[in-house]
Amino acid sequence: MTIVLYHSPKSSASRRVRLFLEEKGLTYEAHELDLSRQQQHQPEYLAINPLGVVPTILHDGRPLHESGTICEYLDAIYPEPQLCPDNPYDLALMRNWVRHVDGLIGNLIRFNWRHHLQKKAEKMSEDELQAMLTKIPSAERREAWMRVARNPYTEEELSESRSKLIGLLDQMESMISNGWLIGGCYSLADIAVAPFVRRIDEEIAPDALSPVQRPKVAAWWTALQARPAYARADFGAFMDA
Ligand SMILES: N[C@@H](CCC(=O)N[C@@H](CS)C(=O)NCC(=O)O)C(=O)O
Repeated sequence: MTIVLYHSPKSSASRRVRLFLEEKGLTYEAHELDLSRQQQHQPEYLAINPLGVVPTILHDGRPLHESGTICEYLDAIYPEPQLCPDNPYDLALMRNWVRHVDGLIGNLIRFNWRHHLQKKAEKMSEDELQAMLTKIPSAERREAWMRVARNPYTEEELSESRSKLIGLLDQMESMISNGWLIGGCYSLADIAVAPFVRRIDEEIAPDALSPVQRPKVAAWWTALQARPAYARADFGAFMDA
C-alpha cells in the first residue's frame, strides 16, 4: 500500500501528519507544494483536496484531506504503535482536543502568513489578486489572502491571537498527567498540538514555555522534541535566517 503525501514543509497541518507518519514508522512519497505560488489552488490539486489547503494523502490512489482525519485513518489501517486510545472516553477526549486545536488555526495564520505569503501577495496587482481569489474555495481563506495582500494584521490582532495561543498552553498545563495530554499516554492529541507549540516557542511567545510558568507543558515539550520521530519529521526553522 503506497502513501503519497502532498504537503508544505512549514505548514502546521503538514507537520502534524509528517510527525504522525514518522511515529508509525511508515514510508511515504512526499510532494512539496509551494503555498506562496498558490500550488494548493491549482485544479489538479483541488481535485484531490477541494478546500485548496495542505496536507492531502493518497492512500493506494485514494485521496484524503484534513490532517486530523488523515492521522485517524492511518491509525485504523496501521494500528502499531498505538497512537489513538482504545478507551472510548479517552478517544472522545482526544477527538475534541484535535478539533479544538484545529479551531485555533486562524490565530497561527495571522503570524505565519506574514513571513512567507504576505511578501508575494502584497506585490500582486489588483487584477492578479482578483484572479487568485477566484481560485480559492473557502471564504475564510479568501479573506486571509486579502488581509495579507492589502491590509496586514495589526499589532492588536496579533496580540489577541497570541493570547489565544497562550491560552492553549494553559489548557495543556491543566490536562497533562503522567507527561501526556490524554490518559497518560502519548497520542494524536500530543502530535496534533506539537506544530502549534513549535511556533509559539520559535516566535509567538517563547517565554510562555518556561518551566517556571508552565512546568508540565515545558516538560511535555522537552519530551516530545526528544522523540526520534520528531527529528525525522523535520519541522525545520519556520522563519528564513
Ligand atoms: N484543517 C486543515 C487545515 C489545513 C490548512 O489550513 N493548511 C494550511 C497550511 S497549515 C494551508 O494550506 N494554507 C494555504 C492556504 O490556505 O492557501 C487540516 O488540518 O488539514
